[in-house]
Amino acid sequence: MLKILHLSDIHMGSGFSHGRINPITGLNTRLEDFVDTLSVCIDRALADPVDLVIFGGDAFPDATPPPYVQEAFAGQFRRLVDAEIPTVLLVGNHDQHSQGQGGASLNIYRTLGVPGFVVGDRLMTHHIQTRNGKVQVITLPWLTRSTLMTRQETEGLALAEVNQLLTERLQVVIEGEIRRLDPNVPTVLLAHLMADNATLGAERYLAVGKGFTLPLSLLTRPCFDYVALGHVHRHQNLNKSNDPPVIYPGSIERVDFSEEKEDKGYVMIELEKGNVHWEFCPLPVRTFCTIEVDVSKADDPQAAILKAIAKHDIQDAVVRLIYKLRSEQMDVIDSASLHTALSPAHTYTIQAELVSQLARPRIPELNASSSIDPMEALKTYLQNREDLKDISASMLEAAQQLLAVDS
Ligand SMILES: [Mn+2]
Repeated sequence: MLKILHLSDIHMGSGFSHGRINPITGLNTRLEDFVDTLSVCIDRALADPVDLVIFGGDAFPDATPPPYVQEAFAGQFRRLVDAEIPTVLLVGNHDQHSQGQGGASLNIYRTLGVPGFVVGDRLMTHHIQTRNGKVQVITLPWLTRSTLMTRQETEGLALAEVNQLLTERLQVVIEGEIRRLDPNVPTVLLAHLMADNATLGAERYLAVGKGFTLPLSLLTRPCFDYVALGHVHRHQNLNKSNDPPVIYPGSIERVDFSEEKEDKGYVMIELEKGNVHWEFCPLPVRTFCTIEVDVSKADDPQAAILKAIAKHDIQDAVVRLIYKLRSEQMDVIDSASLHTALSPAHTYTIQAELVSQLARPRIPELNASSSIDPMEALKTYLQNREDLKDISASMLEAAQQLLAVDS
């Protein structure tokens, strides 16, 4: 049995706006948080000890982190070198430099010849000898349209078509790697990408936003014992059948408020050929807390805000207070006492939003939860707008034409 620790999306050096300067160290407290959390992962790798550590990409917010951030990262991974634990560092989109190839911030480990360290900045298979046997790790770094295609090939193509072309190319290249695998050695695919659950089909490409989305079927190959992903910050297993597991461990720390409700952690894997067991291990990370309160109808808005704050445990948390009020209520807000109430937080922001008295109440028939035909919606809307009476007929006609073109 091989023991592997899989972590991803460290993003060390990001989220400084949620921290403050530690007067003792002179460092941003969020950098210290990220280093502490990473050190918990490395502690676990050393304590078990694991046979291999795989990192799914996005080490820093960009490819050129300041030296003290780079050093904080290296200081933790260095402990794996000392313990002679082989480590694979995959290049994510944030690690790629706009100039030149590959991951500038991670390539230094290869350039220095750090013992046992492998940098995955291209699609290839690494044959790694661990204390408990061999393992094959296929690295698939973040792909851009220039990775597998020339500019001439993609010129004039819609993004969906580029995505399809890239998927087809990638399939061929992965096939080539698969054919050269030793079928008796446990195999891990380590990839930084956006995967989806849909089967291969053109409709899928319409949902593509920025960057590429790759079909899950590309990853769920029986020759892979475990598919280790990076990129998505929320932990999840994409493959319901778990054969093989297709795992995003998620980020190790909350990068911003969008991750407020997510558990953060890493994944421990026990692996032998044809048999895998994995477990998500939560990390003790700093709490983020949004306090949102509408006091526009409150008789005592100040008391209502303080009451909302008191409902939350904000000790040492990163807090944002958002309160909505009417403009004439502004004078009765005592901001000094709000600051006092929020002072147990690690850091906090206060955002006041004015509720406009002029805003038209929504048309009740058109609430977001009811699914309604676009033409019906427009008709309902026009029936509620006396001022548009004269042009409502031509608006409906125009809408009809637009919908006909669309379908
Ligand atoms: Mn990423």
